[in-house]
Amino acid sequence: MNGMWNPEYETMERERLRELQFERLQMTVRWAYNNVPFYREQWEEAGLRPQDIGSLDDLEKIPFTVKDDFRRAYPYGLFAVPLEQVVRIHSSTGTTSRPTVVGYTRGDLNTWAELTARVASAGGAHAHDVAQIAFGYGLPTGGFGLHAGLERLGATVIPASTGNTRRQLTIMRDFHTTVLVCTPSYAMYIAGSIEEMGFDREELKLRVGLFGAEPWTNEVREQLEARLGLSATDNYGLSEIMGPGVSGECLMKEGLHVNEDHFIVEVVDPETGERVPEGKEGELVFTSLTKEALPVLRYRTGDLATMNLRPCACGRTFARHTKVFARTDDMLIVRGVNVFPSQVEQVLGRIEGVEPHFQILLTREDALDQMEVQVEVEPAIFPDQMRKLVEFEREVADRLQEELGVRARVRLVEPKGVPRFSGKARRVVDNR
Ligand code: DLL
Repeated sequence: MNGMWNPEYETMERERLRELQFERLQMTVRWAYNNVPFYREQWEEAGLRPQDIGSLDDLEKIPFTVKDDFRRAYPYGLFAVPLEQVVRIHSSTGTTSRPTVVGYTRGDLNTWAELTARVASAGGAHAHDVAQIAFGYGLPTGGFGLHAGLERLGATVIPASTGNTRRQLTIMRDFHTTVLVCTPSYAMYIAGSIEEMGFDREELKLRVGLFGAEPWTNEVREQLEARLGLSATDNYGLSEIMGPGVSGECLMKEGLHVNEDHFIVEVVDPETGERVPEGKEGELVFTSLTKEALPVLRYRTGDLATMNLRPCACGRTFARHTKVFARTDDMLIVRGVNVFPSQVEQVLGRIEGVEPHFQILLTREDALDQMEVQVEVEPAIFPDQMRKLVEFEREVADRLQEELGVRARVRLVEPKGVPRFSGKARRVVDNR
């Protein structure tokens, strides 16, 4: 079967898959209840015990887990194993609001590589490919996660990491890269830079693009395919659940197959938390089935999509969700980095002379996200000399970058220069 890493599971008959999910759910529930005080307390409050989960339908009885539970448990409070069994830590988002910290046992890393290998393979990558990974190698999960899967696939992996587009293009040409792995916005930027930097597309051997970590449309897909000369697929994941490898498109490009032997996916109404029928839009909720260090029960992602169980022409039986097109909260994704307006507010609050009025402006230039933060300064401080103004702007930009992990352009505005709102402040203007 072409392009399928693990046909035994990926084409498993639905009934058998449900049995497997139930077996694994029971194990996970016991594992979490017995080893994570957070879950035990939550269950006791709900009057629930592991033996009450007698079928897959009983999943709905289990209380939700949310991002704040991770923050409150910072850093290791949700781990189900002692730290000596944890061999890797990753973490997402800034330092002002407490970041989400996640851990992996040796077994978890093994599963993770299996699942990103499936995603890469579904997107068309194989053992003969040269894969250039332009996700950051660091605390976020993108780089290391996809790296492991592509290596397992047998591809030749180049850990290029992010940034320095000229160097990326030189590597791409000289090392004969066939698979590009990064955010869709960075791929667009690379596409725009090819000619600009004097490279010849004919010299590139790109064949496959594995893009994810942020929302993107089918229009962007078409552009990327045309401009880079590759087949582009979407893959999705989040650190709390594992990182990349949760779901990914096959070459049919009609939805992302969830690795359902390792995760149960539900779609719920973001307001009521009730499950919505197949085909209806709602918030994705995941339950891990095999994780050791960090089992997660009914995690509310904040990501909106619809699910369907229709058979796919690729032969996989795993359910598919549409591209994730929006979120339920105010989290912004800027060049693949998660940013909360509240983080900006906190940083500004700590800088002398800055008023608590700001607005974030998001645009896309040359296909790359640009973030501008307009900041109001106190009348006494508003620097009258140009040089001082530029220095102060740079200082604010540095402080923001330290906290957010992404560079913003800062524009100081005069007192009352930022629009005021009578109701909820419109902190973000997203013109992307
Ligand atoms: O972004 C993991 C990842 C890395 C996935 C590389 C794919 C490729 P976090 O930093 O925890 O993890 O951010 C998770 O990013 O809740 C979504 O809102 C968004 N997101 C991730 N993938 C997609 C996608 C990684 N394909 C948050 N489409 C998630 C839309 C995505 N949004």
